[in-house]
Amino acid sequence: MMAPMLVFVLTVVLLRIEPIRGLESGASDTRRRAPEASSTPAGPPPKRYNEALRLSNLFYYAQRSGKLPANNPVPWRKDSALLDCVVGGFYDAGDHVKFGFPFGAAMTMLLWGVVRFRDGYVYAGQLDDVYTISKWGLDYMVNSWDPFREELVIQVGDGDIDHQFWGRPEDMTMPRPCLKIGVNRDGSDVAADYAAALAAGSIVFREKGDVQYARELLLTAESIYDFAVNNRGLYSNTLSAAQQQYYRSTNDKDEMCVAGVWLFKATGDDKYLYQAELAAVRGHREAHVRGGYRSFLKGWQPGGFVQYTPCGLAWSEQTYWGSNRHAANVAFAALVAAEDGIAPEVNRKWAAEQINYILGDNPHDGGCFSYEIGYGNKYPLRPHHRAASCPDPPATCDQRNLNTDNPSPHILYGGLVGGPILNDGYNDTRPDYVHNEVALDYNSGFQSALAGRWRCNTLL
Ligand SMILES: [Ca+2]
Repeated sequence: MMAPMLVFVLTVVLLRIEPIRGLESGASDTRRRAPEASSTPAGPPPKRYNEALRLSNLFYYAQRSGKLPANNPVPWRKDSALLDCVVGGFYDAGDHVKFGFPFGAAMTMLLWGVVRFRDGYVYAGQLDDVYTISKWGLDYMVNSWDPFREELVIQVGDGDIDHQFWGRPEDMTMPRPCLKIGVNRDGSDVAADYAAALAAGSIVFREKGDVQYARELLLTAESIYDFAVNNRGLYSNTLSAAQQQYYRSTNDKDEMCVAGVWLFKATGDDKYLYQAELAAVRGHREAHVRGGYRSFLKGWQPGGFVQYTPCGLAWSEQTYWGSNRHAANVAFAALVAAEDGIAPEVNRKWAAEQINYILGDNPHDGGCFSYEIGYGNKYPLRPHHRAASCPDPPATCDQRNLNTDNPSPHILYGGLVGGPILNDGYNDTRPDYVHNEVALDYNSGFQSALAGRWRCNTLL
């Protein structure tokens, strides 16, 4: 039920064009340690970014599909969808479709955060958990690819069928069709998304020391990317008109470029950089990319091409659906830019303000309201999320649990809800999937920004 993933289109200008050099961020685990909370003497209370990061990992645990391990930290989630054509992965949002397109983009954003801000995860004590979450998604991608038949499962479930159901994922009985792309079924956009995530994952697990797994991820990434290069076309073209309303794809150049760049970073092989440049709208070299990066971020700052809510959330007409998500994704991009020397103080300050708005520097419910569920004392109690809205079995769960005003029986810790409208207005009501749903891609940039956020403390 989410709007198309808009921000990722811009990622063509967001990746630093150079191969990874050893522990790019991991080597700096001990530098610039600072107290977790901001030490501002007056104004809003300081934020607990490490706690926010811990909660965000919990959100991904709650979204897991398939056979859950015994150490599952979300007690109200059990095994589900064990008959899917590919078991595992994550449910997309408040619903239960495994949409590959936003999933691939979200995984890439999450893994990008681990590559650039591994030290932030170490600092928060969350590195093992983000490894677990990442591996859950990457294993699913590997299992979705048949290199011999050149077929990639890119979606399990049908949006229209799925959305007629309100209940627990553990109780699903509706058909869950298996959507594959292949030589005669287009989908280089999703394939490139997966290749990018797998290549980024190979860097993360190589740094971890899991060399064999990293190699498997990289081989899969290269295989899927080769398929995408040789079979260009949009996955939306293979869908029925009804299915096209969910995460419609309009261009694969950005995904092809991002995948090429991540494969270049993972391998150091110039052919991937060349292919990334071929896929880009214009021939990009680093100077051009940095210029685009700089102007994109400037456009999100005051005086740029977006509007602001009275209390300071960057807000765009094009990104009204899930406004928090877009601001958080760009906040992460701003923190990466700062690391690369692009207006570091301006970008860090702006990113910190956006994250602080989400965690409480906003006027809702008297102020200090967190749009991340479970953080602080005031947060959404009625997110648009089926599983959290259902009481423990054997109690029934149906449309009445969607429409009741009662708080959800389970707290969906870490979920970032859609967010406010332009006047800072927001209602914590479950049927409002535009402003009060959660999703894999909502948390990805947010979590990556939280991992990098502590670097701001010495500046603010
Ligand atoms: Ca695209």
